[in-house]
Amino acid sequence: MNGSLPQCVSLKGVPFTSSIVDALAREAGFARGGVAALPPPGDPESAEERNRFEHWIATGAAGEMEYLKRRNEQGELLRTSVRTVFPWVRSVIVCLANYNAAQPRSIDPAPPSTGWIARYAWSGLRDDRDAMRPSDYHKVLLKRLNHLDSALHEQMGAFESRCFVDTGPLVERVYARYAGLGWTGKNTCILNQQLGSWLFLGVILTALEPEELTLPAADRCGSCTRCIDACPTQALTPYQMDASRCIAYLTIEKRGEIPEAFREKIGRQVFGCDICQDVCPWNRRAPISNDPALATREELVNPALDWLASMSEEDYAKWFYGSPVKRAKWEGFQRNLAVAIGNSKDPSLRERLENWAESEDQVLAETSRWALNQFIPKP
Ligand code: B12
Ligand code: SF4
Ligand code: SF4
Repeated sequence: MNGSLPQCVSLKGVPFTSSIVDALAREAGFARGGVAALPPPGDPESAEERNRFEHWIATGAAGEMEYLKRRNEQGELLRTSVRTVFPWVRSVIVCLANYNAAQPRSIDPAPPSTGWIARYAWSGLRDDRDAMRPSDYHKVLLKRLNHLDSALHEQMGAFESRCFVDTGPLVERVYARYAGLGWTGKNTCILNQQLGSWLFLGVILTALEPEELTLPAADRCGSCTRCIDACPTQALTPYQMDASRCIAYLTIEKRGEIPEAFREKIGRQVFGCDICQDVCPWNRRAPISNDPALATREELVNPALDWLASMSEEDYAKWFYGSPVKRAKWEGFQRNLAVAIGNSKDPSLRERLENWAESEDQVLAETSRWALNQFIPKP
């Protein structure tokens, strides 16, 4: 928006409060909305939070996700403070969209030789001809954020603002917590007491100062450690994740070979991982989403490995056009399938691996040879 505007408090005299934002967010199609104020009191950019992120990067937990490590000329990590990049920001509006589906959990018994695509990537919407096509939460949420942003401008007058879903230089979950929308679970996800954690976050950075302070949501994990105990790769220590060990990172973000030590532990996960949320007791009674833009594409629930492996590059592009699954890229998708097929030990899929083992794609060839080895009984 207008870069020269000063910071302001609601120009038209309408109070800028969490309850107004929540009402407008719901009108825009979100499940909830709230506001985190900065700077203090209740500062999401306190030294504690900034240090947490600095430390996380310093330990190498971000793996090869270079975009998380970007620094400015002064050497400051961009994501430790949203004001490093946007000095005018006085508050962050956070909105939640529910993507929970009635479908099974990744930890439930499943037909043999099926893989798992993470729930957040099942989403689709019906087109004019009533056919289901992929939808991408980035686009869905961004449209709603823009709508909310316009509604706020109508009510409050001119102020500076920017909308982001995922791509902004900030750790969205920190602001969600300070906006009172949920607590950071031991699995590092934002958990809302009523909605659970199957939530997408979208943010609007604004130059508006909230007129009241929202308290961060209280931690309701208690003595539970189910997510930590269930994580196959031991990626979680309470409230911290070593993303370089996380199956979501390994199957979505990691390019090239997946380190051998993790391949068996990946099990049947082909894209992303839901295990630490599937075991969470707060998700047991989480309401099912009726969001038409985030409806479930049934074919992606427990998909047959054989079907996925039979896809050509064109099929992949067609089935996942506009879907988060495209993030893995074709090479990554095939590599992940080779791992999942190796773990399935399904003899009917062996031939596929034998072909892939001869592939010009060296990562696919090496992963397929590893996968073929999984068929050999271990002493
Ligand atoms: C990089 C990234 C990943 C990485 C790293 C994840 C991670 N835990 O950091 C990988 C690829 C592994 C990943 C996986 C997933 N992701 Co992701 N990811 C992101 C992204 C782009 C940046 C996150 C980041 O900066 N992480 C760095 C670490 C250090 O941050 P953090 O764990 O959130 O911890 C900070 C705070 O929570 C706080 N904090 C942590 N513990 C505590 C404890 C206390 C007491 C306090 C006060 C504060 C505090 O301090 C930390 C540092 O500042 C965000 C979008 C964004 N721009 O923020 C989406 C995001 C976090 N991902 C999201 C989703 C949906 C997923 C998956 C479910 C997808 C899937 N099924 O495969 C999984 C979930 C795995 C999990 N258990 O978190 C959603 C999360 C929604 C939610 N309910 O929390 C986000 C917000 C995207 C969105 N716009 O909706 N993701
Ligand atoms: S998403 Fe999967 S691998 Fe990552 S921390 Fe959760 S259970 Fe572990
Ligand atoms: S499984 Fe237990 S510890 Fe983990 S996030 Fe859920 S309530 Fe918290």
